[in-house]
Order: sequence, then structure tokens, then C-alpha cells
Amino acid sequence: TYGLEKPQGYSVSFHYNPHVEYHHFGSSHPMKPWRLTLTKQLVLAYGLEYTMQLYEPRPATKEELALFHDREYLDFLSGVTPQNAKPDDPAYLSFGFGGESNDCPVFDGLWNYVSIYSGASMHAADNLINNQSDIAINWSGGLHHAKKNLASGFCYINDIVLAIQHLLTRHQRVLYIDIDVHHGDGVEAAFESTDRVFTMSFHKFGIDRNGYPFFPGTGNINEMGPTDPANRGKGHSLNIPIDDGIDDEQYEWLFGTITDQVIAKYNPNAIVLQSGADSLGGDRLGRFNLNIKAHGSCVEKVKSYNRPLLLIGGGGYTPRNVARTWCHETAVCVGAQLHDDLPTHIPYIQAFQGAENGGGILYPNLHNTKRHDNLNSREHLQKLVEQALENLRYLEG
Ligand code: ZLM
Ligand code: CA
Ligand code: ZN
Repeated sequence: TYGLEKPQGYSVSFHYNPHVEYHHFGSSHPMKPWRLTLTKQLVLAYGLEYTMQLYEPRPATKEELALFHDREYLDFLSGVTPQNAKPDDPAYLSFGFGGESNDCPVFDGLWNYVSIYSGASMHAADNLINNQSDIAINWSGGLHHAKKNLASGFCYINDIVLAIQHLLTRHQRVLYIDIDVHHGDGVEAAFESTDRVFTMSFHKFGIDRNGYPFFPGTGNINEMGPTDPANRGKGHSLNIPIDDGIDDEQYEWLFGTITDQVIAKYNPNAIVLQSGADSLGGDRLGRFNLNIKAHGSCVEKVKSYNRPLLLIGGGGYTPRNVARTWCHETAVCVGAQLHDDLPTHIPYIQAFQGAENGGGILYPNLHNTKRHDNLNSREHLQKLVEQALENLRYLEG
């Protein structure tokens, strides 16, 4: 098969229900489920489907979603449609829909959409629990902002929380790592009172020149979960706030140094990696300057810890680069190296061609100093690592 060399000995499963692709958040909304179509086309074009177990999981049921979410919230979410929605209804606003930014619109098939991506994450977790695979992948999941009774930041159901809860039925300690450019606040909040989950997020943090904080505005270095010493979850969150324009070398160093220490101190039995692709250079919403291989090196690093691994998607708002990254990271999981020239017989090849779309190759240079100057000094990052390692001393009890 094209570009495929030497698969290694990891059992990898790919959990994907193609019906998720056909949902639309509305014209010009940055979240585009068809980026998953592009991802799948690349994965197939490189022949990666022959190196994994493929599953088409069923949608999650309301009962399953109720393992984390409130009934009233689920009843509202399952009943609301663009036709019956009342944007000035207090319930509508209090559950996080609409509002000024319209981050979480009500669109056709919303309930179907959320049940599909959640079903896939739960099925992937199930495969890990049953030792059916070493690494289970769901690129349609990773919706880390949703709360038990609140839609937030394009996320309605928190599939990550549901998957981690499922992993906890078998594993004592689960580590959650989040490389989306946004803070993984919903996952952090859900497990704030337990020491069986350690959550860590790398993200952009800061106030822009108009006075708005970068969404969701939480996740500074001193936020380590509850402060009450009686709370078992104390110290079981780690946040790494980063400024605009961080480059490959800096990010790989930051990620490697800190994550190695977390593994050594927490020694998790399973790992969940949210691999949001909005931390890439050139992302429509992001601020970082990472290239695809640097982003993928985080997956490689986490794979090297040899624990059951759930790999999920998340943000990513420049679809062609989301597809490139998640295809590359699928290859990392199975241990394949992919040819830089994209196979030319793939559908949607135009999306990847032309200088502005990455010139028909898998690994275009995304680094763009014109968009985001690097505001992260060496000294600042050094201090950040020192503070992060200091925070980890809570794990020593
Ligand atoms: N206003 N349309 C990341 C989630 C990011 C919230 C509210 C003041 C957008 C954005 C929506 C079509 C993940 C905020 C207050 C003015 C924003 C965000 C609809 C463009 C559009 O064109 C758009 C009309 C929309 C939303 C941009 N929203 C950009 N950033 C964030 C949420 C989700 O990647 O982490 C995981 C999937 N929301 O900043 C306001 C606070 C500013
Ligand atoms: Ca993050
Ligand atoms: Zn994001």
C-alpha cells in the first residue's frame, strides 16, 4: 500500500461512525464535522485501515450519557430542534445554548451528533478495558468543555468524562492529557474530587488587547484543583499556560519534560490523550505555531509509556491540517511512516493542493511568524517547568 512501511507490534483500533460527518453547526461556524471526512480519506488513501481493527460503533443511549450528565439537561438536549427552540427561554440560555457568541447552536440532528461521537469514545474505552487493543482511536470525540448540565465551547456532551468513567471500572488511576490549544476545563472539573484521575492541559492562556481572555479563561499555573486538604482531588490537576506563537522545539521540550515527571510520580494504569489540532500553526482559532510532526511527537511520547491509550480528537479549525495531523498520528500509533507526497487518487485532493493549501504534501511547513510572534521566552518557559514540577510535589503526599 502507498507509503506504508513496517508496521510494529501494537494492536490499534479505530472507532468511527461515518454518520457524524453529515452534521453542520451552521454556516461560518468554525467547528466543521466534515474535517472528519477529510481525515478518513487520508487514512484510507495511505492504506492505514489494513493496520488496525476498524469499528463502526453505535450511538450512545440516553442512559449511557446519564452516567455523567443531568437528566434535565439530557431531556432538553434530546428534545430541542431549530424549529422548536426558544432562544429567550431561560432553560435554553441556562443550558449554554445560543447567546451572543452562539458557540453552541441548536442544529438539525444535534442529538444524533452528540450520541454518535460519545458512543465512539465509550466503545473505544470498552475495547481497552477488554484488552482488545493497546491503543483505541476516536477522532470524532474530545469535546472537553461540556459540563454535566451545560453546553460550552462547541461541546454538548463530554465524551471524555464518560470514557474515563468507563476506564475507572477496570483501572485504578487514569491520566488525562490535553494538547488542544484550549484549557480542558470540563474534564478537570468532572474529576476534581477524586485522586483516581490526574488531569493535565497545555493551552493558550492570557488576555487579548481588547480585554477578552482566551477561551475559556481558566487554567493558570496555580490552578491545581481544590484547595481543601480534605479533598482527595487536591493537587490532581496540572495546568500549563502558554503564550502566543510557541514553536516546535519549545513545545516538545515543555511537553516531554513535564509529562515524563507526571508519569514517574502518578504511574497511571491507563492514559487518555485529547489531541486537539487547533494547537497547530495556521489554525483559524489557535495561536500556536506547531508543525504536524511536533504535534505528533506528543502522541509518540505518550505511546512510549506503554499503557492502554485512548486517543481522541478535539478542536482543529483548519480542516486540511486537522486531517493531515490526525492521519499522521494514526500512523504513529500503528508504527508506520507515511510518504510526504499525498496519494493523488484521493477524493477531496483539491483541499490539499495549491501553495495556500499545503502544496499536495502531508507535512507542509505551518510555521508562520507573521500570524503569531513567539511571545514565549526561554526564561519564561524555564520558570513554567520549575513551577509545574513544584506543583507535582503534592503527589508525594
Ligand atoms: N464574545 N459563528 C473551542 C471553543 C472556543 C466566547 C463570548 C464576545 C469562537 C467563534 C460561532 C458563525 C475546543 C468564546 C463573548 C464578543 C466570545 C470561541 C458562530 C466564530 C464563530 O463565525 C462564528 C456566526 C463562532 C464562534 C468564532 N468562539 C471562537 N472562539 C470560543 C469558544 C472548543 O476547541 O476547545 C474543543 C472542541 N468562545 O471565546 C465568547 C467567549 C467573545
Ligand atoms: Ca489543552
Ligand atoms: Zn480547542
